[in-house]
Amino acid sequence: MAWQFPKMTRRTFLKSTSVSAVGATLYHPDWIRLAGPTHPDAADHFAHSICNYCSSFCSLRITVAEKKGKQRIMKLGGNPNSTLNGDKICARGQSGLRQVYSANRIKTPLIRVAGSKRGEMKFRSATWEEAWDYIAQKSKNIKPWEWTVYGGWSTCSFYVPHTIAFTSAIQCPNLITSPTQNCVFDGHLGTNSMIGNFVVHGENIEDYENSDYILSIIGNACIGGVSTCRAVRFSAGKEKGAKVVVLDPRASETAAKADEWYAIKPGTDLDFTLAMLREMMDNGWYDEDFLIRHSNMPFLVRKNQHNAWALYLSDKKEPAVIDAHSGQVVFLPAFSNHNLQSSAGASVTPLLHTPKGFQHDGEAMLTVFDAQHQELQPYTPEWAAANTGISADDIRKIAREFSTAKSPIVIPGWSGARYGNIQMLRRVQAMIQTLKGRLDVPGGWIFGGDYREQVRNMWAQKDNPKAPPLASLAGMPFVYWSANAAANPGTHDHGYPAWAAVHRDQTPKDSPDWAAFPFTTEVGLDSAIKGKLTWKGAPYLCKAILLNGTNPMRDAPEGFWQEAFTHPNMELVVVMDVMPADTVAYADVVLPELTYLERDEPAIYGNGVNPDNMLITRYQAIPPAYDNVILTDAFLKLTEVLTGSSEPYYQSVQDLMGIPAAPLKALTEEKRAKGIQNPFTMALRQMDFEAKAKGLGITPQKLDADLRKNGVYPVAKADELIANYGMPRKMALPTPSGRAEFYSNLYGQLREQFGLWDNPYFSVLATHIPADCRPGSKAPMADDEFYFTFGMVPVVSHCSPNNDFQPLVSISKFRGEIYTGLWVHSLRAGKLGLKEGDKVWVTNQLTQQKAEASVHVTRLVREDTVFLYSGYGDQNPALTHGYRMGTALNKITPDFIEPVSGGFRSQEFTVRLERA
Ligand SMILES: Nc1nc2c(c(=O)[nH]1)N[C@H]1C(S)=C(S)[C@@H](COP(=O)(O)OP(=O)(O)OC[C@H]3O[C@@H](n4cnc5c(=O)[nH]c(N)nc54)[C@H](O)[C@@H]3O)O[C@H]1N2
Ligand SMILES: Nc1nc2c(c(=O)[nH]1)N[C@H]1C(S)=C(S)[C@@H](COP(=O)(O)OP(=O)(O)OC[C@H]3O[C@@H](n4cnc5c(=O)[nH]c(N)nc54)[C@H](O)[C@@H]3O)O[C@H]1N2
Ligand code: SF4
Ligand SMILES: [Mo]
Repeated sequence: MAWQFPKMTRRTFLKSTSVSAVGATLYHPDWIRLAGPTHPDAADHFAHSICNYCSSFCSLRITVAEKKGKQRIMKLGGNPNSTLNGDKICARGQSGLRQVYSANRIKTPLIRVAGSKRGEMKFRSATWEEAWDYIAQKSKNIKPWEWTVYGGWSTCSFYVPHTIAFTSAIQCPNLITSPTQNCVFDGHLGTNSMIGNFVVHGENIEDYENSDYILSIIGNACIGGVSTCRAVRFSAGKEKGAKVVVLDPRASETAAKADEWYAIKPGTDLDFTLAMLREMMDNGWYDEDFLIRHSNMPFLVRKNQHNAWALYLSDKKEPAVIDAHSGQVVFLPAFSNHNLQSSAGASVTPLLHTPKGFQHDGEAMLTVFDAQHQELQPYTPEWAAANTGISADDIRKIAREFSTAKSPIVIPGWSGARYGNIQMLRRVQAMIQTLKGRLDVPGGWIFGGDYREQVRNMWAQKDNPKAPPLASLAGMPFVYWSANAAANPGTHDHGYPAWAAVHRDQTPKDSPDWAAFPFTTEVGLDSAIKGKLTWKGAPYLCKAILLNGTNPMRDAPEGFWQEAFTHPNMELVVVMDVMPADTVAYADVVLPELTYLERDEPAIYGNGVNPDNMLITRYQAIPPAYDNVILTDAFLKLTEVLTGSSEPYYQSVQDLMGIPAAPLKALTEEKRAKGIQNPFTMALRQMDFEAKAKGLGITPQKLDADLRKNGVYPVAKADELIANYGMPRKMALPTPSGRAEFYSNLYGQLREQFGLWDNPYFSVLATHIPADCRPGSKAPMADDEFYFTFGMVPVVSHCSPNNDFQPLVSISKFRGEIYTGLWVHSLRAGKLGLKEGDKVWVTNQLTQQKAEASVHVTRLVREDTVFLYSGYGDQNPALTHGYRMGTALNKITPDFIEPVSGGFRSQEFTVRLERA
C-alpha cells in the first residue's frame, strides 16, 4: 500500500493540534434563526428538510399552515429543487408528520417504575433533571469499557462523527450500528472489497436513466418497494426503453415492472452470477482496455505454500505485470488509479492474458484474469441451472443480452443479512458490472456527489498527519480506521479494546459465533454480558447500554436481545427514541428526541445518494411541541454525567472532527445564556454554516437564505464530477491498491491474519459458497416444508413504529394478507388444506423458533418457498394502532452469522407450517 491508514489511538488524536477551516475569529451574532417559519407573514409557507423514514434520504418540502400564531404541518412532499427525488415521496415519507402529532409519541423522559421488570413498559414521567440524575446514580460503578453504545440507521447516517466522538469522549470502545449486521455491511463489504466505497447505500448508484438493460438480483425495496429517489430514476430509464430483468422467488413490486421475471430458487443467486461471469469471460464479453488500465486483472499471481492464489510482489510490496512490448515482468506502484506506468517511471502496457507456459523466477504464474477464469470453469450454465431452477439457455441469454447492451446495470439490492454467501454474491455482482467497465460512467454504477467529494478530500489530505480522521477519511479507509481504533487496547487510557475484538481473539475460529471483521456488530456482546470474556485477568463485562434510534427488539433476533436486556449483569439500559418502540419497553430510562420535523440539525449534509453534489440540511418546520433534546446536546450532557465534565466531548469533537473546541464552547455558552434550546447543537450548526459558506466563497447568511428558500444548494452536476473525478478513471478508488480489485487485498489480508487459507469465505478470487438451508439433510423437503424469504413492505420502514401511523395502518389493513400475511403458493396451500387468512404456526427447522402467521394464497411465489413482508408484529401495547398487526419476522430469524463480518443468515433455514 502506498500510504498508511492514519494511526488510530486517541492519544495520537490528542497530540495533534487540529487545524480547521473554521477560525475562531469568524464568529458573529446569532444569524441563524432558531425557530419560526420561512415566511413569517404568510398564512401557509414551506419549510425544507430531509425525510427520516429510510436511508433514501429524500428531500422534503413541508407545507406549514399558521393560524392565530399557531403553526401546523399540513403536508410533506418532495422538494422539486432537489435532483434526488424531485417532488415525489412515498407513503411512509408522507405520513411522517404523524410522528409529530401521534398521541403515542414519547413526550417527556420516562423512568422505569421501581419494582417493575424490563419489558413490562411500566414507566413514570420524569423531568430532564431526574433522568440525568438517574443515569448518574446508576452508572457510578460502571466503567467506561463496560458501556456499549448502539446507534440506528438514521444515527449512522447523520450523526456518525458525533457518535464516534461521544464514544471517544466517554472512553467507550464498544459501538454497534444497526445498518451493519442486520442490513448492509456483510453484503456491501463484498462490493466494497472491489471498489472501496463504504457509504450507507451509496457505494454504487445505478444510473437507470441512462441504462438500456437493468438486471435486478435479490432486491426490491431498493426500487419498487420503495426507495423513492431511485424509483424516479428507474421509471425514467424504463420510459426511455430500458429492458428490465428481475430475479426473485416471488413477484415483487419490481418484478411487476419487469420485462422478464425469473423465480430463482432462494439462496442460489451466487450460482447464477458465477455462471454469468464465466460466460462473459469465456466469450470475451468484457472491456479489455478498462481492465488493463484500471483493474488488478493484469497483476501476476501464483499459488503460495498454502496452495492458495497470492499476488506476486516485489520486496517493496509492488504488484507485477507482463509488459506487452518487452515481454518482461515489471513492477507497478502499489497504489495508483492506473497500470500504465512502472514504479521506475517507464510506460507499460500490461497483458491481460498470460502467454502459454509462462514462468517467472522459476514459478508458473498467471494474470488475475486467467486465474479467475480457471477457477470459474466448474460453474457452467448447466451447473447453475440445476441449482437455481433457471435454464442454462436463459442464463446464457441473460449473460449475452447484458454484455451486448450499451449501458448494462446490475442492481445488487441493498440489504444483505440473508445468507452466508451474500458477501460473495455482492463481489461477483460488482465483478460483472466492472468487467464491462461500467464503473462511474453515465448509464453504469456511478458514485454519489457528496461521497465523491469526501474521497477527493481524503486523497488531498492523505499525507497530512494532522488531518482530523472523521473529517478526512471516507469509504473503506474510514472503516479500517474505526475498526482498528476499536480493536486497539492503546486507543483509550484504560487499555481496554472493544469486547468484539476480545471475543474474536478468545473464541475458536470454527465457533458459530466467530467473525474475523465484526465491524460494529453485536458479535461478542452475548459473551460480554454473560462474563465469558477476560481482560487484564478479570472478566470483561458489558453492564450498560445506550441505544439511539434503533429497535433491535424487532430488527434483530428477538431472543438474543430479550436475553441481553433482561440479564442480571445488565445494570442500565438507556434508550433514546421518539415513539414507544418495542425496544423502549426494555429501558430503565427513556430520553425522547425531538422529531426530525422539529429540529435544526448540527450540520449541513450532502444530498444522500444524489449523483449531483448538493448541500441540504434539516430546518425546523414548526416549533417543538415538547421539551425534548437533540442527540448532540444529549451527548454533551451524557459526557458530563458520565465523566464529570463536558470537556472531553469538546476535545473529541476537535480532535476527531476538526471543529475547534474553544470557540465551540464559547458559542454554546453564549446560546445557553440566551435561553436557546439545544445550545450545543445550535453552536455546531452555526459553525458548520460558516465553514461551508467559506468553502463556497459566500456568506453564511446567503447560504442560509438559499437553503431556506430552495431546500438545497447545488454545488456541482454529476456529469462534470464524473468527467473530472471519475473513479477509477480519473481518481483512485479507496481500495488498498486504488484500482478495481478483482483479486481482493481485503480478503487476502484477513485470510493471512487468521490463517484461513482454504476457507471459501476468505477467498481472494470469486468462488462458490452454497447457501445451506438444510445442513446435513439430503432428504427431500417434507410436504409442509418451505424455503423462507422476506422483504420490505412499501408502507413500513424496517420494523420502525411508523407501522403505528394511521394512514399506513389503513393501507396495511386494506391490503390485508397480501401485506401482513405469509405468501404460500396456491398448489401447496391446496395440498395442506390452507385458505386465505387461515392461521398457521411457522417453525424454523434449525432452531425451532416459532411465530404465528395468517396465510396469503397466491401464484406469485415459488412452490417451494414462503414469503413474508417484514415490517409488522409490534409487541408493545403502547403502539395502539400497530400493536400485533401481522407477524414479527424476528421471532423466527436466528442469530446465525457468516464468518467474515458477522452478518446475519436470516433466511438460511427452512420452515414447516402447521395449522394454528
Ligand atoms: N424484522 C426486520 N428486521 C430488520 C429489517 C426488517 O425489515 N425487518 N430491516 C433491516 C434493515 S435493512 C435495516 S437498515 C435495519 C434498520 O434497523 P433500525 O436502525 O433499528 O431502524 P428502524 O426499525 O427504522 O428503527 C428506528 C428506531 O428509531 C426511532 N426513531 C425514528 N426517528 C427517530 C429520531 O428522530 N430520533 C431517535 N432518537 N429515534 C428515532 C424509531 O421510532 C425506531 O424505534 O433493520 C434490519 N432488520
Ligand atoms: N418500503 C421500504 N423501503 C425501504 C426500506 C424500508 O424499510 N421499507 N428500507 C430501506 C433500506 S434501509 C434498505 S436496506 C432497502 C432494502 O432493499 P432491498 O435490498 O431491495 O430489500 P428487500 O425489499 O428486502 O427486497 C428483497 C427482495 O428479494 C427477494 N428475495 C428474498 N430472498 C431472495 C433470494 O434468495 N434470491 C432473490 N433473487 N431474491 C430474494 C424478496 O422476495 C424481495 O422482493 O430498502 C430501503 N427501502
Ligand atoms: S423513500 Fe420514502 S421513506 Fe424513504 S426517504 Fe424517501 S420518502 Fe422517506
Ligand atoms: Mo437497510
